[in-house]
Amino acid sequence: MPATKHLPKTFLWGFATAAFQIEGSTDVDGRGKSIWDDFCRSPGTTLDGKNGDVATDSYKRWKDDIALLRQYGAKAYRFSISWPRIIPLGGRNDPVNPKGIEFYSDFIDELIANGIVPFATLYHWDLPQNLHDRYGGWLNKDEITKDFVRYSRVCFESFGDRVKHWITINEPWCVSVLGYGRGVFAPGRSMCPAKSSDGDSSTEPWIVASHTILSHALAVQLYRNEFKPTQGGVIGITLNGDMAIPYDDSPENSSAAQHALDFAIGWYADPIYLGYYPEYMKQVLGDRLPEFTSEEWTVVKGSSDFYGMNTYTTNLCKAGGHDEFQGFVDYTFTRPDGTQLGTQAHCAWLQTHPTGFRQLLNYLYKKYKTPIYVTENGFAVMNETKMPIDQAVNDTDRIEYFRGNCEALLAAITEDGVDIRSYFAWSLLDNFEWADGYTTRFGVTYVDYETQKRYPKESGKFVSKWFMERLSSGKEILSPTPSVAPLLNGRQLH
Ligand code: GBH
Repeated sequence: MPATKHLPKTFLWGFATAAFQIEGSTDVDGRGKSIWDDFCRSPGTTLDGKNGDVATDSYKRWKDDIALLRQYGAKAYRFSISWPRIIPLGGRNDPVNPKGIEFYSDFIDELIANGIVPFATLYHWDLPQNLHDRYGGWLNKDEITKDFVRYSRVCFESFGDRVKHWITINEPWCVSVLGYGRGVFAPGRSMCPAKSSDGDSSTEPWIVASHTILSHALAVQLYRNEFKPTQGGVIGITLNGDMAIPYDDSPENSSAAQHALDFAIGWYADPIYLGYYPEYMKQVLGDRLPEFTSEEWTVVKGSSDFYGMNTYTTNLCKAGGHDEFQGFVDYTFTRPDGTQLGTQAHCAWLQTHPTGFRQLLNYLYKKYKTPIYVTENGFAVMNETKMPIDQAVNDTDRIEYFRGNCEALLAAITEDGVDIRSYFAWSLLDNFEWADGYTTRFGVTYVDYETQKRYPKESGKFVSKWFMERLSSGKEILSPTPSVAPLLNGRQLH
């Protein structure tokens, strides 16, 4: 029997969450409102009509969450900081809330005391409501860039002595397209009459995207200039993006797959890692794609120490679609012969396909030539929420999803030479799944929302065992040809 291949000793694995999806306690300790607070309260925005007022009650139960992480043996935890807890009104001249700082500070201390590396995201979609009301939030370049940088500064100052892994913005594609294009996420702007009476889906998403890129880049510039020299951490952006493969071998569908990648990933990654927009986007959008000034380009290009990768699935791509946000490409999971690509999840957009996961890791590494941190990857079992708890925790489909993707991850490292430094399963807990409310469960831990009791699912135990087995012994195989010098000058973080 061949010896089990091992992960590099410094590899970080664990689970991820986001503030608004788990914290609840939206009106305590001076927290200001976020754009999600009222958005999810208005009729028709969430599938079950529920909101984030309680969620998994993690603002109160945070010690239990950390105990759970410890029980799983996680080496790292990816969480997000709530901007309106830190600066309730959001702006650069608005007061900082000491209670907000204290909460995350204690949280980080407790993680470290438990041997868990904190991986902090500054923005996971919970913009202070006041900034939206005051000046249009992400639509206002001059204001939002400055306010985001100031918020980032407060976080670096308060937590950077202990947090050495920073993510600026989570999935700016979702912020733009879902928040300002389709209008299904806060702030719910769209030209779709069912969703919103104001907004302009043909321009706003592209504008918002350029402002998120710039805000990210300016926060990174600040970190590198003023904090990195003494604090020594790494900072980058996390992008969502799924592998795209041609539906068949026709030339138009081959280009369709590349077009899908350009619109989903290249939109952000090409500017940030390569310093230009994808040609195809320029062609399609013309002057609706906002240009950066040459000064801005120097800040944007190279503004991420790593590629933060959130990925869930793989799409078969057909040319001739009608959705501009997908680059006029249609997605399907049904192959030409009628078979399915993988196992269907509870969400229509998600099927298993480990081969695609490995292909995407290779595609990104080859194209952007930067170390990859997998910051989210996960699966929602079909109809899990209708099951009794003892059945829900036996989540075979989720185990198979993680087994397939973890093996693919290992192969990408040990066989393909991709420099991958972390894997975070989404999510530590079932939680508030945005527009799905609580109907879709992504957790490796079941949450009974009546009692807030947590029940580890088999998949949580599986992920934990899988990583422990591949990290425990000294026989690790380092990634063969790391083409990028190790970050942090080889300094171990714990
Ligand atoms: C992540 O986004 C989020 O970071 C996380 O907060 C969330 O809980 C998790 O996924 C699970 O959903 O059918 O056109 O609406 C994942 C990226 C991009 C996946 C948008 C779903 C919807 C496609 N998402 N996509 S559509």
